Amino acid sequence: MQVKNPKFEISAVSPKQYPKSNLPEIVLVGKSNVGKSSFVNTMINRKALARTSSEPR
Ligand SMILES: Nc1nc2c(ncn2[C@@H]2O[C@H](COP(=O)(O)OP(=O)(O)OP(=O)(O)O)[C@@H](O)[C@H]2O)c(=O)[nH]1
Ligand SMILES: [Mg+2]
Repeated sequence: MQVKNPKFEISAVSPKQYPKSNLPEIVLVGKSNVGKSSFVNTMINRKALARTSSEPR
C-alpha cells in the first residue's frame, strides 16, 4: 500500500463535524489499548501521526 502525505483531519465527536469528502472510508474498531493507533501508524509508515499510549496493558 502506498500512502502519500497523510494528515490528521479531526477527532470528531458529533456528526456535524464529519469531514465532507467523497473518499472511501475505513472503520477500525477495537478495545482500548489493543494497538489501533499503532496499526494506523504502521500502515501509513509514520511513527506518531496517530498518538499511541506508552505502555501496552
Ligand atoms: N506487544 C505488542 N504491543 C503492541 C502492539 N501494537 C501496539 N502495541 C503497544 O500497545 C500499546 C497501545 O497501543 P495503541 O496503538 O496506543 O492502542 P489503541 O488501540 O490505539 O489504544 P486507545 O487509543 O487507547 O484505544 C502501545 O504501548 C503500543 O506500543 C503489538 O503488536 N504487540
Ligand atoms: Mg489510539
